Amino acid sequence: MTQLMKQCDLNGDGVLNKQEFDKFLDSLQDPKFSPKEKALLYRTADNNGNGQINYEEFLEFVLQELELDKVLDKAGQPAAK
Ligand SMILES: [Ca+2]
Ligand SMILES: [Ca+2]
Repeated sequence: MTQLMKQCDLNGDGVLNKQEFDKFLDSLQDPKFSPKEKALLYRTADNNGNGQINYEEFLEFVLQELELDKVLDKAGQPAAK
């Protein structure tokens, strides 16, 4: 999961901004989420509302909102069992 976060954190500052989070969402499914859906998911993931997704928020979002196995498959990692 840390690996997945690092893959998504394109500029390496340890948090995901909207742009990075959008790219992550785009990698999850085809057809892609609409901009409206992505904005909603970003707000959902940003628990403390500071406009960035930190590791804890990212982890919680992935675990709660998405199917973990699917995410990990897409990231080319074996699903954590
Ligand atoms: Ca970043
Ligand atoms: Ca946040």
